[in-house]
Amino acid sequence: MGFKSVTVASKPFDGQKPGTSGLRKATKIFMQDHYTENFVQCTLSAMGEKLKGSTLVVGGDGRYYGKEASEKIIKMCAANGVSKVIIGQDGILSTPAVSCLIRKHHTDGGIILTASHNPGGPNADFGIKFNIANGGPAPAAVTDHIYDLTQKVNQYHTVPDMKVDISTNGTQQFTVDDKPFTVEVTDSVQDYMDYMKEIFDFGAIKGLLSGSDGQPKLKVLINALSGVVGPYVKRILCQELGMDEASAVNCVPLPDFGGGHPDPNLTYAADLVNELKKGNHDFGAAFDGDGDRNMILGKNGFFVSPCDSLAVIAAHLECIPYFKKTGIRGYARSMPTSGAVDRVAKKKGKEMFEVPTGWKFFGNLMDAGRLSLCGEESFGTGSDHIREKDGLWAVLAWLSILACKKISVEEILKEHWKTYGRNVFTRYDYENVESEPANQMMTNFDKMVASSSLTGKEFKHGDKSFKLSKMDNFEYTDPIDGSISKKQGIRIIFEDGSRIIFRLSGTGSAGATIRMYIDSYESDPDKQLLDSQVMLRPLIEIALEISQLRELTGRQQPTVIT
Ligand code: VG1
Ligand code: CO
Repeated sequence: MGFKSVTVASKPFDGQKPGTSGLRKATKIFMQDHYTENFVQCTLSAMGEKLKGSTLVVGGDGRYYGKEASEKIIKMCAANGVSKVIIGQDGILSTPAVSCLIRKHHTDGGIILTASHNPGGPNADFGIKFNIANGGPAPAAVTDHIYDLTQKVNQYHTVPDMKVDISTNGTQQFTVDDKPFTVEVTDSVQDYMDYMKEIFDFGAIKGLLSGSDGQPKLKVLINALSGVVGPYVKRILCQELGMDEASAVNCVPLPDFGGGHPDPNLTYAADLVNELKKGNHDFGAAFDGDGDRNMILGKNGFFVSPCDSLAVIAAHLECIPYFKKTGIRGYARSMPTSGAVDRVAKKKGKEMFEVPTGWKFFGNLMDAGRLSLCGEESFGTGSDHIREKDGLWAVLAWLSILACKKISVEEILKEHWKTYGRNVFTRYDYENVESEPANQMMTNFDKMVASSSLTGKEFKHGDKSFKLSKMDNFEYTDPIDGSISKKQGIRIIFEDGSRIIFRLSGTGSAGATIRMYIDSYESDPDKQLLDSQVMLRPLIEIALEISQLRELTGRQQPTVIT
């Protein structure tokens, strides 16, 4: 039986510009009449000529409203002339798995249903993100185009009577407007797992997790925070690599993440941290809702800062078979990420790139063959195996290094600091601040930058003093396509190389979130082992003084400290 598409009249869409991670808002907004349809129509229309006859991947992190949205998207794809949709079973795919599928099956892009680390549920957040044919987040040119279309959209196309079953794996064929349309429901884990087997030495990791060569088995605790990585952990770590089932906690994706905040940091993954502190496990990890972020812990809750995690992986790429095949092309980090990885790049004589916050900025460099490994301080680590950051990949990378080095996480870090020195790092998040004072703070900074009024000034706290050498608002020119991204964050740089950075989050859904980052280098091996909050106290105070953050926002303490 053939289906006919219909065109539904709709109102222009009053959405904010989709940011680096697509459009993220309260779930209730997406559930309003035609809201999701309007945004999806604009996303599809923005593909232009490429839309007709295209293949798209669709999947999400299992959060509330994901299934309904998936069904709407499939029907709209059918009506808009897409020829095939590949969707994860029950609509489940991690963000890295979507990137993997887009690349493996050479599709024209993908649509990801997630608000990442933001809570889910009818009273929390939802999001829709478009990835392009290289498997990475759409660049600004594409998201700007989508936004322009949302300002004028007045109709969308769908196939109301089409019934698609996304709960059973297999291929379903339809005829829509006399043309064939295929829906392929795929196992959420299989293709991703096959790829991980090519990248890593599964035998070595299996030996580590089950004990071999006279070594006792590594005791691991993985907490998926009820996000999408659960099924991947069970299949890959437990079934394939022999990790005990008891080591996989919160590994069933829940629509509201069990009421939690699926963000793998010291605050929102405190359960894992507290378990590790008991000393019964050698290695711990958590992931965010959509599986692209990771947090790594060692025995007794030893915290590996994401900046150090990146640098350690960078220094040990020879433990990972993939890089033996590809060679090391270059390294990159987002601007607020500490300079720890830069030191590894320098020692290895490799190119090093500093890009704005957001994974999309790494894509061009990878496509041009100049970048192998990159990361962000926000618990994002990944490589050119796909075009998204990849939480489980980072865990497999760490397990590979542990299998190779046969020493503990803490020992690996200490050895690293001894060799390279330590970039001590912290990030303070002030979530849900009122927008007005947050914007005021950024305006004040811009004035300071314009007048260079602070250049050369000494700032003192206790017995420490820092001379300000440069202050700017970070601007990035993409070395591949020449596109320019302005105002990517205030950088306050001191003569000893220490940096204070301020920027406003682009991924929140309510009010403003101010992020303050501190990065300071310590070469003295005796001081390297001190607590980062103690070591960075003077710069934290100086940052709060220059920004007047407490006075402007009324906030005395941050919501999250990393
Ligand atoms: C945050 C992080 C950034 C990350 C982005 C998307 O952005 O700081 O490093 O790329 O989230 O991550 P912002 O603008 O809120 O600081 V994810 O896991 O939400 O795709
Ligand atoms: Co995420």
